[in-house]
Amino acid sequence: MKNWQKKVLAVVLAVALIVTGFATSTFMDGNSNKVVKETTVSKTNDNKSDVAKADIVSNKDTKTEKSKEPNVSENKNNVDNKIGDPDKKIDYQKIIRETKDEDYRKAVKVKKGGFVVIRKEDKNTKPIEEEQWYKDAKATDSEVIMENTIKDNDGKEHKQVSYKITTDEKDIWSIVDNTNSQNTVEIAEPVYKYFTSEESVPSAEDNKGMAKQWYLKDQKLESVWGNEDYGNTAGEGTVVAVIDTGVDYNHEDLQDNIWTNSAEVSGTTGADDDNNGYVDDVHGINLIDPNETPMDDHGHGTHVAGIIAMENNNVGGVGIAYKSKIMPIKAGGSDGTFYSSDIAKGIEYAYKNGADVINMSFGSSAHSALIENALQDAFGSCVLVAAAGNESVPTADCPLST
Ligand SMILES: [Ca+2]
Ligand SMILES: [Ca+2]
Ligand SMILES: [Ca+2]
Repeated sequence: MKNWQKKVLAVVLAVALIVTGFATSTFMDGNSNKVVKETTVSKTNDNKSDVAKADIVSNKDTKTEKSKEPNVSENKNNVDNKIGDPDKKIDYQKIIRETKDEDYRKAVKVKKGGFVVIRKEDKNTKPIEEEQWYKDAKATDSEVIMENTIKDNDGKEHKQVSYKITTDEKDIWSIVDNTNSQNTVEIAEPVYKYFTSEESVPSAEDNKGMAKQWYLKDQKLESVWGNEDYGNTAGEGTVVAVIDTGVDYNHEDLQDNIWTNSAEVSGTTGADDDNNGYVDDVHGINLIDPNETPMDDHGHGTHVAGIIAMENNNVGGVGIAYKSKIMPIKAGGSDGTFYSSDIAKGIEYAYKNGADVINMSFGSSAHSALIENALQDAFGSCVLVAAAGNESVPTADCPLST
């Protein structure tokens, strides 16, 4: 898939995901720059007759609509951001300053009993368990979340390792502050919680077919699908990682559009056949319970996957990119809560296992260096799509608002 095609897909995904209001009921009006209140229900009913079936839509002559097609350069801000610039260095001191703010600490939700540490390492670096701050924090266990390579100001490359540290201490912020004052640490931060907006997930009753998918019409999806200038692919050959509460990969309108790990599907049960660190990850991974598949136990992830890749098969609705493959990454629990450490692992899995696009339909007011690191690495090979406009503010929500 070419870069511009990815960008078109990303813009389309981002806009459609926002407009469907699955995350909340507000979105940005791109022309007037004002936040407008969207009433999903009335919109759904108003456009009932616009579109009958997916197969009719895909055969439609769309030439007359060409002038109204989405314009990548006009929508550039939807896909461009600071993350991914190879020369950009993440300013950990700035993040530490920002997160010391009392209002920030009141606004974000953190996981009890753990925190994250990112540090530069080489052969002379002391093992983490021997560090004094590790002992001061009454840490009982550490787990590597990810490893990446960073460049110093003089261009010298260093290994950077991110750990999740388990502790019995209750006051995570004081541990974080203490750890941040140590010179062997680049940054310490809590394990943050991220959330879906559960109340706005449409019910199955409201979604009995494409006739109700008014956003497809609104976003000129039909002209994208039928138009060779846009690749005419509907996402063909594209893998979209959905980091969410899991995906019902057996769903009748999704089952043929689920990514399959070829090494694992033809491999040995109980063995990590492709040596990617995950045993039997045939259809993605479950970071909440590594012994389980990424089956959805909440509903949000399946809903998001459906917006992206419901099949063109006369069952149910049709996805924006109905020929793409969904890579399910379960990083959110059955209560719709996500931890930053799981999100970062999910991002890493996605880009290392061939995702072209990473969809992140969750948010928080937290600013996680761990997630920013993961996104920085992912940006080299993936288009990143995140929730935006959900809090009536004209910016991308986390994780892309860093
Ligand atoms: Ca594997
Ligand atoms: Ca296996
Ligand atoms: Ca369908």
